[in-house]
Amino acid sequence: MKKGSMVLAIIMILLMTLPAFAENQKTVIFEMQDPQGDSNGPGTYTYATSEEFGDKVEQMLDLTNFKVTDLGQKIEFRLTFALEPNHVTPWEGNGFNFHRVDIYLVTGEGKGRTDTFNKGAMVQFDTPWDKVIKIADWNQGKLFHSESDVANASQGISQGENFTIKVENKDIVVTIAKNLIGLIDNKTQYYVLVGHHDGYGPDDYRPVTEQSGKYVGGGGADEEINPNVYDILAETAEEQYSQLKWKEGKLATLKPVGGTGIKIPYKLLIIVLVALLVLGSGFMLIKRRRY
Ligand SMILES: [Ca+2]
Ligand SMILES: [Ca+2]
Repeated sequence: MKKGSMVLAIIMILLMTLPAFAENQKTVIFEMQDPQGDSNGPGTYTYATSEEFGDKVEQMLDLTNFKVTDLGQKIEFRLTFALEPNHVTPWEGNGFNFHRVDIYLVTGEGKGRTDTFNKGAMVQFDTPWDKVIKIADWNQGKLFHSESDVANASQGISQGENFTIKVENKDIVVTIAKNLIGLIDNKTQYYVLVGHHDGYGPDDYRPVTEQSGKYVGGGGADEEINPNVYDILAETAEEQYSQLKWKEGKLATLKPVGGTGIKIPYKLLIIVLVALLVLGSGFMLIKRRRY
């Protein structure tokens, strides 16, 4: 085969395979680190003391990274913690017994609301959210919209083939089909709340009171409405402590993160690169034939 034909054959193969590559490639939509060592809510919280929880709940619930990836047909939400979420699992399940996480999404779809979907985390939101991914062990994860009726148990989308929650090393990984979650892009904003799971607590959050006990956290207040949240996704620990400060009779107000990224058009980038390659090779061939 002549060199020119060889180059053309390679280009043809590239042109045929690249669209499939573009379709299956992973594109990171959003990623943000969270400080390690800040899983103490507004800076004062302590953990429930029952020995069933082990002595590393603080590290287990300490969020260190949050990444949202476009997988083609699905969106992946990956939460990384300072310690494996299944470091201690006294009650079996899928391996994250102690984690009660909510990912509230601001996508601009729907009416939105600034209170929590269900009463439990005891916070409110600065910007209205319109979807929330409830993460809890024992397949209790659900996807709700702000219009969903909390009083109707049949509302929301339950875990299944197109909505999975699993543990991978230090990560809790949520994967949801795009036709369920809708458009998640560089404009999407997020509130990530990490609490301590309690199947008997409000909205499955373990209450934080003034003094910790066997099954309640400490460092909050008995008479007031403090957040039942140990870690939130925020740039610094100080930012988190400031957001989770509550006042008598007034819920703490959280601010969303994300929504400011620049969208990189990967598919367009690949098409331009291939076009440049084709033009460059064509130019080389013409040049060779002339001389
Ligand atoms: Ca953290
Ligand atoms: Ca944090």
